[in-house]
Amino acid sequence: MTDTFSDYADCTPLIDDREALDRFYDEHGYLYLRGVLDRDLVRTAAEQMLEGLIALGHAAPGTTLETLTIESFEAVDEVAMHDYVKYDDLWNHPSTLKVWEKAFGEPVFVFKSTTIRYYPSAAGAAGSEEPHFLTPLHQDGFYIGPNKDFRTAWIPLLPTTPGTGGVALADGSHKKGPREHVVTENFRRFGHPVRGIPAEEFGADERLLFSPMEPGDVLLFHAYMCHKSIPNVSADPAAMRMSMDTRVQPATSHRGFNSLTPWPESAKDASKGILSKITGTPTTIE
Ligand SMILES: O=C(O)CCC(=O)C(=O)O
Ligand SMILES: [Fe+2]
Repeated sequence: MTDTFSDYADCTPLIDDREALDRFYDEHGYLYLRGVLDRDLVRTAAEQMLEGLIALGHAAPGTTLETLTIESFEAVDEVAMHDYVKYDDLWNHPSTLKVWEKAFGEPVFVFKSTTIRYYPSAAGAAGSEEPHFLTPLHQDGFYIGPNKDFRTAWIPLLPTTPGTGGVALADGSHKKGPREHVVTENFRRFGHPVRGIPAEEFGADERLLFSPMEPGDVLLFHAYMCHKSIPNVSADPAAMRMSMDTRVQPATSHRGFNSLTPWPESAKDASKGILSKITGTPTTIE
């Protein structure tokens, strides 16, 4: 598997064609929908993220989204940031719910857990390694369950480019089902090594996909879709990568720990849900 990317296929023209949407999703494991979310709502979330970064002292008062940059993602109190970004208002806005319901073809439930990402450019930083808080190739279904009928919803809050990075998807890689995840020392979260899928496990047909995205665009992908972070190495200008991701599932499905527990709550307890997988702490809760 090489790090040359093909574009995500634009599924927006399929949005009102139930069968075509499902056919594409079953075959490729994702839907890329452009300009379907209310841009003002997305902008509001971006501004809330900026407000949090200013309030917590990581950007000067008066900084705008156009001029924003921060020293370090990890220096920011991630739990405190969750008080600023009112993502549930965006995820559950009637106009957003309509998009989820078109994608699923049925009523949905949006997870209470959201990951918020505000990654400055690592261009010019010491060392050539990728920042270790990024994610290696993985399936969200490895970390999240017990039911695997959720889809990850990934949205940019600011435009993404090949320089700012984002998320790369391995086309059709959901079709092989759950894969083994092994410890990769290059990636750590909460001080613990994060498991990932070795690149050798991928077939030539499982091409890595990545395209620039605009606020209002959304990627929805399968619990077994293999995906990874693309680092922010933007320069001239060095831009922030700001994005958020949550999970959406059919309203009638079982609601597991991560679906019901807001991120700041689950971050407190390394023995539950996604944290237990990351830290390696045994748990009976998923
Ligand atoms: O945004 C990223 O860097 C990784 C995204 C990811 O792993 C996810 O949304 O599940
Ligand atoms: Fe993920």
